[in-house]
Amino acid sequence: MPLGRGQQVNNLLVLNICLHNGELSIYMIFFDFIDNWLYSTEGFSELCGDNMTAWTGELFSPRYPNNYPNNARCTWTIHSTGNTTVSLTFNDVDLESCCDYIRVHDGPSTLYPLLEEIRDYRNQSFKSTGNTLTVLFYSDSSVTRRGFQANWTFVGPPSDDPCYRYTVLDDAWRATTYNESIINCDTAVKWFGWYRLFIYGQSVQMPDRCVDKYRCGTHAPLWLNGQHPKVGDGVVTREVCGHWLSDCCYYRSAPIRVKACPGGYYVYEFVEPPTCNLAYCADVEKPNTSYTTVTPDTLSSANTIGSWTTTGKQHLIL
Ligand SMILES: [Ca+2]
Repeated sequence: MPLGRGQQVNNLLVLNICLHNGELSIYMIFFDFIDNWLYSTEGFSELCGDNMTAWTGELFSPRYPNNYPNNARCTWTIHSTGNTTVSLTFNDVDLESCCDYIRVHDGPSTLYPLLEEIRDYRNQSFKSTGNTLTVLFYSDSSVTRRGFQANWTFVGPPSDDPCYRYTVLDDAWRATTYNESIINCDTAVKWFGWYRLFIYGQSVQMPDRCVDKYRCGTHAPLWLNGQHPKVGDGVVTREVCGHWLSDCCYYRSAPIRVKACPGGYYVYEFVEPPTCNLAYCADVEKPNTSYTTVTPDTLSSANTIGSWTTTGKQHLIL
C-alpha cells in the first residue's frame, strides 16, 4: 500500500476531514486511493517508464534535460534474466524537493523493499540483492525541474550461467553449406558442458530445419527438431534429429538443452550422438546478428580447445 504519501494528497483537506470524523487512518487511506486513481486514469501527461533488460543502459526523467512534466508517474524495471545483480548510479538529480521524488525498490515492483527515496543529488548508487531493481519517478501537479539521469549495469556474471560458461566450437566443416568428402563423427568428441557455435568467428546457431544428407562434414547431419527458445524461456530441452536415407529424423539423437542468451546468441549442451557418422550442424544461413556485450569469463580455456582440436584431427584421419 502506498501509504505515507502525505505530500501528494491535499494535507489540509485530509486533516480537516479527519478531525471532523475522528477516523484519521481510514481517511488518509481513502484519499491516497483517490489520488492514485486520478493519476492512473487521467493524470498522466505522457507515457513513461519501461522494462529494461539490456546489460547496461541509461534512465532519465521524461524530457530530460529539459524540465519534466507535472503529474508524471513513471516506473522502470531493470531486470536481468540471469542471476546477475543490478547496479544503478544517479549522475544528476534536480527535483522539486518538497513534492517530487524518485524511489528505488529492491525487486521487480514498487511492492518490494524501498532502498531509498531520492529528492536531491547526493551521488547515490544502489545495488539489487536479486536480479531486479524498480525505479519510480513521481511529480506532483505543479513546479517542475530538470529531473534525473542514471546509469545501470548488470553485475556478474554468475558462475553457473551457461551463457557465460561455454566452449567455443568453431569448425568450418560443421557449416550447413559444407559438403566435401571429409566425414566426421561426434562420438569421438568428449562432450562436456555447454557450447557456442561459430563458423570462422561468426556466431551462428544450430539449424532448426532438416539439413541435406552429407552436409555439415558428416553423413547424417544433426539438427534441432524444435524452435530455438527466447531469452525469457531460460534453459529448454529440444530433440535432435539426424537426416539419413529419406527420413529427416532417421536418427533420433539424445535431446539436448538449449539456452538463448542476452547477447543474441545460443548455447547448447551437446551430448554424444548414438552412432557414426553423425555430427552437430552450424547454420551459416542464420548468423547471429547481435553481439555479445560481455566477455565470458570462462570462455573455452586453451586446454579445452587444445584437447578438442586433437580429438577432431584424430577423427579426420578416421
Ligand atoms: Ca512538482
